[in-house]
Formats: sequence, C-alpha cells, structure tokens
Amino acid sequence: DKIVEKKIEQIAEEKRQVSIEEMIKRAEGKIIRDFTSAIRDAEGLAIISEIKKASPSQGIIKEDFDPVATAKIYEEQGFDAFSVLTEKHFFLGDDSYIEMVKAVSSKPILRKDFIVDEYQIYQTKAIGGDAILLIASVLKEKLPEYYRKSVELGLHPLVEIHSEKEVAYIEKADPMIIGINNRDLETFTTDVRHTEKILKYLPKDRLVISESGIKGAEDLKYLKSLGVSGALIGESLMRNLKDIKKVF
Ligand code: IGP
Repeated sequence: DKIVEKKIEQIAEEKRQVSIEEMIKRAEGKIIRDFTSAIRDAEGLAIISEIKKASPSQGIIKEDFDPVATAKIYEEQGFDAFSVLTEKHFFLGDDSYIEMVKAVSSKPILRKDFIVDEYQIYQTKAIGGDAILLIASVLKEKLPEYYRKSVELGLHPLVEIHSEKEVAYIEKADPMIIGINNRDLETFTTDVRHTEKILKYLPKDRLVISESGIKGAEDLKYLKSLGVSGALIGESLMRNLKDIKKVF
C-alpha cells in the first residue's frame, strides 16, 4: 500500500545519510524502559496513550499539536505507557518526538511507525524507543525474524494483527504482546467489538491490547469484560486534551 511504499523510499534515503553501522552504534547502551511489565502490572486495563498530530483517515487531529505538553497531560493522568507516532508523511510524526516525550515522562514509549526494514529496528532503539510496533500484514514472513531481532536488542515488540487470517503470521514469532487493531486498514472504519472476534484465536496467556476507535468509559468497560490487558487510545484523547476526563 501507499504508506509502506513511501516508507521504503524514505528508509533508502535515510540509509544514505546514516549507515547501518552508525545506527547500530547509536543504539548501543540505550536504556530501555520495561513496556511489558508496564502492561502486565497495570491496575486494571493498561492504558497506552497515543501522541499524534494527524492520521490518514482523519487528516489533522490537532492544529496546535505539542508533543511535550501532551506527554505532560498523559503523565499527570497516570497512563501506563505512551505511543508516539514517528511516521512523517501521513501522521506528521517525527523521530525526535520520542526523546522529547521521554524527557518529561516516566513511562515506556512505543515507537509507532511502519517497520519495513531491519535498519529501523536499530533506529527505534537509537531514538529512544522502548517498544516497537511490528505489523503482521506488513511484515508477513519476515515477522519472526524482526521479532527475534527486536527482542535481541532489548526492545519490547507489540505485534499487531487485524484479521483472522493474520493469526497464522504470529504463530511462528510467538509474541508476548499482541495488538488487535479494530481499524480496517482498507476502509479505515473502526469497531471496538472487532477485538472480541479476533481474541478467540489467540493463546490465553498473552498480553492483548485492543487498538483504535476506543471512545470512552463504556468501551473500556466492555474491553475489560473481555479480559484483554490493555487499550491503545489516540484520537479521542488528542481531541479532549483540555478536558481529558471527558473520555473516562
Ligand atoms: C490509535 P485511535 O483510533 O484511538 O486514534 O487509534 C491507534 O490504534 C492507531 O493510531 C494505530 C496505528 C496503527 C497507527 C493502530 N495501529 C499502525 C499507525 C500504524
């Protein structure tokens, strides 16, 4: 798809500026916050709060976007982890946002981007990411290798699936943390109840995160009743920063 094509192009360009050897060096010695424990040890449903300016389906979500101010608000709310968009063209993210957020927060940070090249695994660690998003439908057969590489570097992978047929991709990788994306990536529509449909195909002993289209307390109550470990919330938090309690 378009986003993946653009990403492959962008990474080729980035590699010309910073070699893989240099990126490996930059990643060395980085301290990683424990994303897995943050999800596992959360009181009730773990909340992963997302920082993003725009999305392909919504366009600009927040005109006066400020990643640091947003992180401070989330931190105050006691959310369990952060998700920070670094994808530039469709989500208007930036790699620099991770360190900016890290400086004002105590929680682990998921680097939200489209990982299509091994180079980006080192880069994720180099820019301060603690967790890395690996999308099954993007990586397909490469998923187990990318998963292993991420773990080897000390990163905490969140493996995302959307459909039942993608369950096959995760069998080999055997991930600890599985995200069920409620958004249909072709139509962009979301349905929180999608989590329930996919959950039954997953091993019971995993940390499952419901992602996308979560709007408020009622959705969270429903997700809790399913027994998932966490919820990843972006848009509805970003739109209510001034009065974030509205969401809950
Ligand atoms: C957050 P929402 O509907 O609360 O803003 O969704 C998150 O799930 C969504 O941003 C997302 C995403 C992704 C973004 C899920 N998977 C993969 C980019 C790439």
